[in-house]
Amino acid sequence: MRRRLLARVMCPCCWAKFAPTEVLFIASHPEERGDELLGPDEAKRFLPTRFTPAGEAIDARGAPTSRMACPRCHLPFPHDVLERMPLILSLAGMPASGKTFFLAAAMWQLRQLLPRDFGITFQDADALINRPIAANEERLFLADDPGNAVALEKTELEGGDAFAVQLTPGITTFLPRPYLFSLRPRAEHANGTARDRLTYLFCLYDNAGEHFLPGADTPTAPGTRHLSEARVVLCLFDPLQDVRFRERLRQSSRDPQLDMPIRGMRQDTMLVELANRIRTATGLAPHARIKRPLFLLVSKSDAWGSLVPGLDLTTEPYQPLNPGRKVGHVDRDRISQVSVRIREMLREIAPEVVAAAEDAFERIFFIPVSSTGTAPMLDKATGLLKVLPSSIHPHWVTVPFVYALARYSKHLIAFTDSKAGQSADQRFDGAVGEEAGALSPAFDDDDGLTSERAGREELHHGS
Ligand SMILES: Nc1nc2c(ncn2[C@@H]2O[C@H](COP(=O)(O)OP(=O)(O)OP(=O)(O)O)[C@@H](O)[C@H]2O)c(=O)[nH]1
Ligand SMILES: [Mg+2]
Ligand SMILES: [Zn+2]
Repeated sequence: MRRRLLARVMCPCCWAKFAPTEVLFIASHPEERGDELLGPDEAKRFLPTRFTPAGEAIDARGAPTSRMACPRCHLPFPHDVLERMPLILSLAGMPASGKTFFLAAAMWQLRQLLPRDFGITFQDADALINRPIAANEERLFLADDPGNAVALEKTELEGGDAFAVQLTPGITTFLPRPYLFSLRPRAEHANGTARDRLTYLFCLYDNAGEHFLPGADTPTAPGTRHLSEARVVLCLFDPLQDVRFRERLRQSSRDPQLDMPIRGMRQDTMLVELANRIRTATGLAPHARIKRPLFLLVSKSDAWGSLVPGLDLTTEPYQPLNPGRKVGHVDRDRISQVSVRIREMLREIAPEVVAAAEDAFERIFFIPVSSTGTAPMLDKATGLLKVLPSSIHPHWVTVPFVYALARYSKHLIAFTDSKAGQSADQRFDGAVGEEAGALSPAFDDDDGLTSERAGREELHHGS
């Protein structure tokens, strides 16, 4: 079967948009080395003129290759990018708020949850590029000796988590590494026959918290520019780095983080900065509210959950697909109820955080998450905070992704509709083609991205 390419594709590293015919290939012959943007050790990039019958490009020394690279930044991306616009979910949060742990825990759990309970395949779009996240997952969840405490490294502004490119000769630009995952329905899913049409690409980045400080986004370190392309913004709020939470928790929690110096800045200031970057990049007025949804993820709930009496995160708000139910469901009501309670707690203890979020975003979900389910311990020998793999039990880390996916594509995951008193399964029994019009690759109109984009484009036309 011929595969359909997009008319314009987007590079997940530098967010340039170009036609598929402009895509470069990465030479595979060992002597084809040296790239003017990436350095002498990198394989040569080239615009192919010769192809094998199987569609692979042929490099200058005759070696076939299928690895592709962006014509602007020369960084590699998987073939899927030619067929699907990546669905960018931007993750923000100050240093040590838990971003790296959250991504590792969430991706690890999604790999199991989505096939098992939702009939959806969830895979690395490029195992090589995704390697750092997979390595973190392995360290936490597949440890050789689960009784041996482990740490994850702090994310650096430069180094392994970022790609160094000379977009301008002599000036190094650091671009964040994109983590791409592909999703598609499996045979047992009600829409398993529409696999190609219902394939999505999730794109995430693990920035260093320092990237979100005011002034940190510069032309040579445009590390958070993905915010302007994001469909969904996820921002971690870390109560353990707030003095008012620290006072309240001192009695109930022994988490060593309560006594560590607070890194970064006030978290409401970070939200204001985040919103300003999105507004500038999308051409919104300075005080306009952003229509795309914000998931304010209140991290490390293992430490502060006791502040919300009766908060139960031991079960997740899902109803799995089974022989009688052909699509997995998300319990929207339960998530809303939890969100209301978390918002109340924040409003009481850190009201300026709720105010900053609500001034900037039209729609906010307050979601408690714990990536470890347990406090780390301080390793005196190294000064590092470490966790025991055997005691890690994440809570609700997949909720923002599953919820976002259900809103993005009702053909993949459904919401339980308690008001109607029944599930929406019936809609899924028909072939997906019957509702072809509803398959637009965007959130519902009321999520606003479509109109926000339209406004931006007009602005460009007018100037
Ligand atoms: N109690 C508790 N601690 C956590 C949890 N998740 C992460 N931590 C701790 O928080 C610290 C920072 O976590 P990271 O994931 O490295 O934070 P980060 O946001 O990636 O930080 P930068 O890379 O500096 O931006 C680590 O020492 C973890 O042990 C959690 O769910 N509960
Ligand atoms: Mg990190
Ligand atoms: Zn690029």
